[in-house]
Amino acid sequence: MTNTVDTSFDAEVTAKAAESGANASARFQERMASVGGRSGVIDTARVDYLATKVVKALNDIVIEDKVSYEEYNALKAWLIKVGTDGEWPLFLDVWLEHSVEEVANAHREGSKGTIEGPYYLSGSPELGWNGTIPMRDDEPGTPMVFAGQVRAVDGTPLSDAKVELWHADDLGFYSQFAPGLPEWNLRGTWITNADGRFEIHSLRPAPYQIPTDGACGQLIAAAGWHAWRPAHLHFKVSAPGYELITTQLYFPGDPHNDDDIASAVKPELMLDPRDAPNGEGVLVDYDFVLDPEA
Ligand code: MBD
Ligand code: FE
Repeated sequence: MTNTVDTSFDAEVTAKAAESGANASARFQERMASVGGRSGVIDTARVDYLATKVVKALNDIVIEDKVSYEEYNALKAWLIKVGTDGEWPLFLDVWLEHSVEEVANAHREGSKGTIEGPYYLSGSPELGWNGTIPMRDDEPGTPMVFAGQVRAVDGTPLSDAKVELWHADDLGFYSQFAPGLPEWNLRGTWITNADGRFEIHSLRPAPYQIPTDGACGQLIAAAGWHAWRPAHLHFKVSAPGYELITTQLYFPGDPHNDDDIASAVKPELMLDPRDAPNGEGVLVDYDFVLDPEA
């Protein structure tokens, strides 16, 4: 009897992982449609330059490494599977976005950014300056109070700044991407008070494995890699007149801080949690510093 229960649970977890890719693709396409489709704004000369360079880089690898037809066909089959599994957002965000982010944020003097990943949604519930994130009554995890201030690079506290947080549940699932979770589970928006302060009540996230049952998992297994990201909190912080920052924060001691599959950890993004004085969970402080808009 116990066996039967365990088996169905595993099947459910696998099914959830498979569905995340399809949802991530659909959500990305909706977002692109709502901004009028970005590809049309890149001019011909730039597309010519970049596409030529990408194609040449691939051809150079084939020649230099004497890629066989067997390897070429394995690649073709795998690329088709990335699409049918809906894992292009996952693949690109795990293995390429970190370089795009490095270029995009090189000019910033304020807080460090890092990649967004495939699971952001705009419009999460507003919770005042110090509210509790939406979660289930029996949500597993350690309580976490995350307090801080939003400031400009010149030190001015920014009131009415928006602090958006999203993170996975204890099993590594993001609401609206994995099925069976309340719509806005573990997603919320805080608005800073007159002193630029906010106080988030949530749970400490668990280490996270990217879905292993799709094309990305197949590549990871075939190459002998691992699928782990360290435990992380995703943020977008913004205020009128300042550049929005997309970032993530991490916890010291996580076994995957030094080998994040998504290469998105930076030393500046490490938190310093301490035990809460009441013995219930952890307290963390972190301030966000925004660059003025150019
Ligand atoms: C995630 O949760 C994530 O943050 C990234 C970057 C990629 C896949 C899943
Ligand atoms: Fe994530």
